[in-house]
Amino acid sequence: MPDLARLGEAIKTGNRDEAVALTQEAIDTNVPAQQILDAMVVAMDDVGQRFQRNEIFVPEMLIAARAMKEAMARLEPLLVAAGIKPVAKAIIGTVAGDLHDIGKNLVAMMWKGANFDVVDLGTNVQPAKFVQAVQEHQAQIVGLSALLTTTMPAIKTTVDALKAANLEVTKIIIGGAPVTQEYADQVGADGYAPDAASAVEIARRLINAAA
Ligand code: B1M
Repeated sequence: MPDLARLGEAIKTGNRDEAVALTQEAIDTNVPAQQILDAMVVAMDDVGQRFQRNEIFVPEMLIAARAMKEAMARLEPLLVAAGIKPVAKAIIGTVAGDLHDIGKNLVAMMWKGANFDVVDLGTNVQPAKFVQAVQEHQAQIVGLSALLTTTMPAIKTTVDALKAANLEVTKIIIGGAPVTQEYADQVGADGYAPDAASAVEIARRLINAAA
């Protein structure tokens, strides 16, 4: 019997090879894809919570997310075949003028770890590109990241562009070192996350509230 608890541990400790091998073992012994996925998501949630409590830091979180990503690649064809859909479609990017992407990448990884289908638009993303991507992918969540005080106004411009395009069904989450809840309220974003783990909690809350 494959050990899903060990798979969870392999993800938490960022042991890529073991995570992939245990995932493959579970697949080969016909463990339902949903059960394997649940074990992975629970493990990533734990990683997020330990990050929030400052028990682990960015490097540990990155290696855990990478282990999850590789294990997920094995599982993905089965999830598709079983008709198991991602819990949400999300668009993410760093706003216009801003080239910082480490925090944004962490948020994208944590969202993937929570079984969101994530389209990453990269850095220096113009408002029109966010609007186009949200429309094209019919995303429920759009995430805007900014690391510079000089690019924070691009968050507002992007929020305004999303609202002008009547995309109210898409919930907007913003974050980045200089961003605050107060700023989120001021620009009319639906949520603010101080870190990547909170970005999962807030996205889940907004999706559930809209359902
Ligand atoms: Co830049 N930089 N940088 N930089 N850089 C800062 C941000 C700065 C604070 C350094 C400083 O002066 N002390 C400063 C900003 C000052 C300010 O605006 N108040 C600064 C500056 C000034 C600049 C340049 C202007 C420097 C210059 O050229 N004169 C320039 C701007 C370039 C541009 O963007 N147009 C610049 C360039 C760069 C590099 C390219 C060299 C590099 C970026 C590489 C890359 O990202 N690929 C870089 C780096 C690495 C930094 C520091 C050192 C580290 C940023 C980082 O990655 N942190 C940074 C100083 C610092 O923070 N110590 C600095 C780690 C990351 C995990 O944290 O991104 O905050 P963070 O993400 C967190 C949360 O904020 C949150 O979750 C993440 C994980 O918990 N979060 C979200 C982030 N996005 C989120 C989105 C969400 C939710 C949460 O929802 C969607």
